[in-house]
Amino acid sequence: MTARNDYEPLSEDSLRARIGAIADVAKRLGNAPEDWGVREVGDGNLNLVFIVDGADASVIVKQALPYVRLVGDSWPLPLYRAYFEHEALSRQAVRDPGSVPEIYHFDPDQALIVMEFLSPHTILRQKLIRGETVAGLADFLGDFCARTAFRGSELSMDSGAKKADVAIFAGNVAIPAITEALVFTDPYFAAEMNHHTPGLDGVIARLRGDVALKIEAQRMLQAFASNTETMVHGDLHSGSLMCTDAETKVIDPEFAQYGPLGFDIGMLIANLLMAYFSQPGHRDETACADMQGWILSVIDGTRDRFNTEFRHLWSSERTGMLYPATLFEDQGHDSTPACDRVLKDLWADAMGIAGIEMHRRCLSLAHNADFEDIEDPAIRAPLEARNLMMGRELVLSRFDTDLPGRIGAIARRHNEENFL
Ligand code: SR1
Ligand code: MG
Repeated sequence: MTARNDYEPLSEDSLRARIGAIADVAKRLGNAPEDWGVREVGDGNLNLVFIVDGADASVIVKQALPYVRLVGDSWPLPLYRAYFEHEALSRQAVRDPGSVPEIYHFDPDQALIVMEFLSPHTILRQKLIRGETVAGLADFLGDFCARTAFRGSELSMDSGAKKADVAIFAGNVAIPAITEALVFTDPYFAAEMNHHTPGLDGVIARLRGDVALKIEAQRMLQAFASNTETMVHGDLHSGSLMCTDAETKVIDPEFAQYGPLGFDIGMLIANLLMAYFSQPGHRDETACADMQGWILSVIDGTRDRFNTEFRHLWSSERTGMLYPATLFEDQGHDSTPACDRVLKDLWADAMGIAGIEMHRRCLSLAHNADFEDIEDPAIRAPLEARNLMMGRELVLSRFDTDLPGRIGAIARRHNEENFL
């Protein structure tokens, strides 16, 4: 896991030599390295990402930089995150087969992963901004979140194996620290790297003056930092999903850690809600109404599919130490109320995470293109205000058992409001 001193960030030229020396990758690409097309396409916050086009195939080469790309070398970041990304991808491929890109090669010393080039997939966030829909999205997302949550927990895993895995991922310290600060803490005070759209000051003062909200955000941080229920993707937003018009894959799990069962589904729903609230900034009223309706149907569908798949796994794969059949079915007791209770806690966490994620993407360091691409702050601010106020409602109402079923209605209500 510790990188050697010969780490070098790749350039388009040095990549040819580095990747050309990996026999099976070079063979997959086909022609000679000097004839490959090489493009750096990374538009994320942290890493270098190259597309390498050979005569027979294309691959992605992703390399961690020793600092946060978004900020520069004033914010160092350990290269070991590539190791955790590789470990997480391997586990996700087993827990939900076909959901993540295939890995062709991993070089821990160069913090470099060579993987499947997904084509003609594009980032879901861009599709939502462009007003494009994806068939089967909700089912895919519900299945992915339920399967990775359930199969990475002690509802399913052998306890010793799960605890050994928790120990491995406990080494990923620097990356969770980003989430702990940027997601859970910075939105609620004037942190140095924060920025926000002009016009939002009144709404922000309301949020930062809301002690009950800050207590709930800190309770969620406490759970995030200490609850190791399952291996979470850790950054499951619409920029971590690549889609065609009918297929979806999950990428970029370098923020993986053990955390709450509801973390990924909560972050995902938050990002779908941000896509929803930002739509009026991207298209005319009729097209906007259609797209917003579709996004809410994806949220509802994802929630329902998640619950169905989780319950299915509960009845078919509950092989771990938690809620064992010996305590329920073997004694003639239905375990459905136990599953209901687990889901109730899971959704309370998910709704809390969702609200906090909706806050941080408008107030903290790393904003979403959904809102950022709306050039005129006078159009952007009222849309972000709706998003911020709905985030508050989700956090404060997270223990209401009917809240997940009311997401669409709450979003529609906020979409009609002017909070400025
Ligand atoms: C400094 S990293 C900022 C954000 O980018 C990543 O994609 C995560 O979402 C992180 O919070
Ligand atoms: Mg990412």
